[in-house]
Amino acid sequence: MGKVTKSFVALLLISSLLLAPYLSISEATDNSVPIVSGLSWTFYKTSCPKLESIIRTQLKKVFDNDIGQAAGLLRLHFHDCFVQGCDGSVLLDGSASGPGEQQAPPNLSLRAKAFEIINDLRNRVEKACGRVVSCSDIVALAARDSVHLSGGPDYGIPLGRRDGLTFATVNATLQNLPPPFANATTILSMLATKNFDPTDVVALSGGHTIGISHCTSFITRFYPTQDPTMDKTFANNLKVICPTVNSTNTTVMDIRSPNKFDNKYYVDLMNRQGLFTSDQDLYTDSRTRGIVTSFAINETLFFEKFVVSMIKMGQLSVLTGNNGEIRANCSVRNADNKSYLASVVEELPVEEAWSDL
Ligand code: HEM
Ligand SMILES: *[C@@H]1O[C@H](CO)[C@@H](O)[C@H](O)[C@H]1NC(C)=O
Ligand SMILES: *[C@@H]1O[C@H](CO)[C@@H](O)[C@H](O)[C@H]1NC(C)=O
Ligand SMILES: *[C@@H]1O[C@H](CO)[C@@H](O)[C@H](O)[C@H]1NC(C)=O
Ligand SMILES: *[C@@H]1O[C@H](CO)[C@@H](O)[C@H](O)[C@H]1NC(C)=O
Ligand SMILES: *[C@@H]1O[C@H](CO)[C@@H](O)[C@H](O)[C@H]1NC(C)=O
Ligand SMILES: *[C@@H]1O[C@H](CO)[C@@H](O)[C@H](O)[C@H]1NC(C)=O
Ligand SMILES: *[C@@H]1O[C@H](CO)[C@@H](O)[C@H](O)[C@H]1NC(C)=O
Ligand SMILES: CC(=O)N[C@H]1CO[C@H](CO)[C@@H](O)[C@@H]1O
Repeated sequence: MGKVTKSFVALLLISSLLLAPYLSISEATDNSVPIVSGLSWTFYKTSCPKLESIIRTQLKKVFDNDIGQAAGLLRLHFHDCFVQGCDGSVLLDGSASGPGEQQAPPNLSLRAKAFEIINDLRNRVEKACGRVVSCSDIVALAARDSVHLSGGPDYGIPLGRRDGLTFATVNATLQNLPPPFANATTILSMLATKNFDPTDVVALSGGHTIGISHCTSFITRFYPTQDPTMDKTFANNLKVICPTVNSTNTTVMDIRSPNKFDNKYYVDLMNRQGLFTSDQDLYTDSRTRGIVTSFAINETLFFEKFVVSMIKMGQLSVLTGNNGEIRANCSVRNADNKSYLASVVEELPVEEAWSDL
């Protein structure tokens, strides 16, 4: 069977699996989150039954070596979903936040290594199952495992996303990713356009319980003048790490437990040790303050709300069914892949491929 024939078989398999969401409700892990039509809790159950164990086993190895990569992968999924939906566009060379576009105005500082990890996972999954799993699903699963393997909750996520055919433009990126110097009003209204309520906003911001930030993301909070909502000792310590406005240093985002996915981020906020304005203002603003406190005193509650909001985020404007594609390389659209195109030309006509099914 040629490559094209194989891909049509895969397509057919996927199309038939689209009926799955209506049959598999009983396997749903979290019934409180509505599932977008076309996604399913058991999407790859027959086409790639080992998918989740391949990803988790490999990520365990990656994180044993460097737990910091968990933060990079979690953020990658957030950026993917917020900019034109969870379609893997963030992975494309040439996307505004992807590694190909070094001159993009906001250097969004996604970790180069996160892109490599995703491509490596994709290759492992293809070896086991063929080209049936989308890059956007791999990103979503990697983010889920990043949370869990750092100490956070484990949870199921609906699968069946397809990879997008369009690049994320600089404009779309700027308009959809809130800046760290935004206040709670701005964050709440930006996220409301994606149907997130204040509880979602506070829960999702809890992603900052792991990972690092560059000085440039928060430096305006103490140069030229000190933000009065920032604890003085905390500010003085940050000034040592970021001695000038141009410092390229980084620092951890949750000083209490920087590598552990827990509720300490909210304890930081209550102690005025949030790193970004967008973090600290969640405690200043009366609309979100109570939610911050409730998460700071009850980690189970935070985990519960975080899972709901992540499943919601993971379904933003997803492509399903015959839309988009399953990329052969997460960094490149199939149409831009010369060797892939050459193989298509060699194996035409397409009708023949269909007829031997
Ligand atoms: C609510 C609005 C948000 C803003 C304004 C924001 C902003 C930022 C900024 C500026 C950084 C540091 C970039 C750098 O300087 O290197 C960062 C890092 C990070 N963000 Fe967010 N973010 C937001 C929401 C989220 C969400 C929803 C998640 C995931 C659920 C998330 C997860 C992360 C993680 C894990 C890192 C650390 C990445 C690493 O260590 O490589 N963020 N964020
Ligand atoms: C990008 O946004 C700016 C203003 O926000 C606008 O002037 C410009 O025309 C936009 N560019 C494209 C290609 O949409
Ligand atoms: C929040 O930021 C926006 C935009 O910068 C500003 O117009 C607004 O006054 C700010 N709101 C508060 C309560 O600080
Ligand atoms: C980076 O931070 C260290 C302290 O952590 C400081 O000694 C050094 O001057 C900083 N370097 C730059 C370029 O800001
Ligand atoms: C920071 O960089 C800007 C230009 O990039 C430069 O004009 C300025 O002098 C620098 N400031 C410091 C304190 O190094
Ligand atoms: C913490 O939250 C969980 C989940 O909502 C709830 O079941 C539990 O009763 C809460 N614990 C306390 C001490 O309030
Ligand atoms: C995927 O595409 C990138 C960018 O074109 C290329 O550097 C890389 O070698 C490709 N990976 C594979 C496995 O072909
Ligand atoms: C091109 O597609 C083929 C599959 O047809 C894949 O093996 C290869 O890694 C892809 N290369 C690039 C650069 O995308
Ligand atoms: C100037 C700058 O900060 N460049 C960074 C932009 O992001 C890429 C990807 O993480 C880094 O490799 C660059 O150093």
